Amino acid sequence: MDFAQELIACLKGSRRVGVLTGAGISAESGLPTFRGANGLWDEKTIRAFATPGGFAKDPKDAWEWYEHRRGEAAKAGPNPGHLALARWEEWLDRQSGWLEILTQNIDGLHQRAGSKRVTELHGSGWFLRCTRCGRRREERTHPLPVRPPRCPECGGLERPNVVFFQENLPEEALDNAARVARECDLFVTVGTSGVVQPAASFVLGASGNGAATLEVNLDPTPLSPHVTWALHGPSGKILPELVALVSGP
Ligand code: BV8
Ligand code: ZN
Repeated sequence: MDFAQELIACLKGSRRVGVLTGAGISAESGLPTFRGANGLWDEKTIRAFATPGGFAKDPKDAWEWYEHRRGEAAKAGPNPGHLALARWEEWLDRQSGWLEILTQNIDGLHQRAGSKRVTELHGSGWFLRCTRCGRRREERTHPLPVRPPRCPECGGLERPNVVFFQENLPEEALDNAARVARECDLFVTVGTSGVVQPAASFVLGASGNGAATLEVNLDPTPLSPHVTWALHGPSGKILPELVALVSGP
């Protein structure tokens, strides 16, 4: 069998699928990615907004950046890439299999596309957490009426319930990711530059456990040499084509 036939046979035969997604899967929904051309991240941004020290130093400024991103995400909708993963999950459920998404994104677009099994490795832009009492609350209003937001319980400063650099990922998220990497028979990475740890390591964990691995990304990444197949192009085009091969158009 050639490359394409082997990939198609693997896609059709897989019943336990893990998917790691990054900012690239939401690019075709109009949300900017972090690295690359008009990337969101530059060193200043990371240090200023997405680290505990940066946030503590200037919570107002950090909130302006997160509010801008929440606003963009509120206007965005799931694209054909998100919808294809939701369809694949439904089809696998009917085959008594499963598909679980481990997303680095905080935009909530997988859930809006209908995906049920989603682990938000880096938290969610739609939840706030009090820096004083730790209370978490869902907050989808945009723009926030009070910025920076204050805890309704204790009046403490609230932060986005996301994982900043130098912060550990939530225990439950790490446990889910380890289980998916251990139990899947196919692990797909979509729209991630594969530079942020520990998220990028799950695909190597999966292949270490004998799973086949597939990268769907616009450009080659440090993960490309380590996966079984690497398809380079827009996920909004590639994923619907792959899922149509598996579950029919
Ligand atoms: C941790 C917050 C233990 C939410 C994010 C030195 C000091 C301290 C730490 C470290 C260090 N060295 C390494 C580390 C660990 C660090 C890390 O990985 N750093 C990297 C940058 C070197 N990791 C951490 O700190 C993690 N915690 O390790 O804890 C610890 C404890 C104490 C001290 C040290 C360690 C926490 C990581 C989480 C950070 N928070 N986000 C938010 O604001 O969003 S990470 C941020 O990057 C986002 O979550 C984002 O999703 C993530 C990864 O980026 P990508 O999603 O991959 O996006 P990117 O733009 O990079 O790539 C997009 C890709 O899509 C591109 O390849 C592009 O080609 C492609 N694409 C574009 N369009 C399309 C497309 N593909 C398909 N179709 C398209 N249309
Ligand atoms: Zn509080």
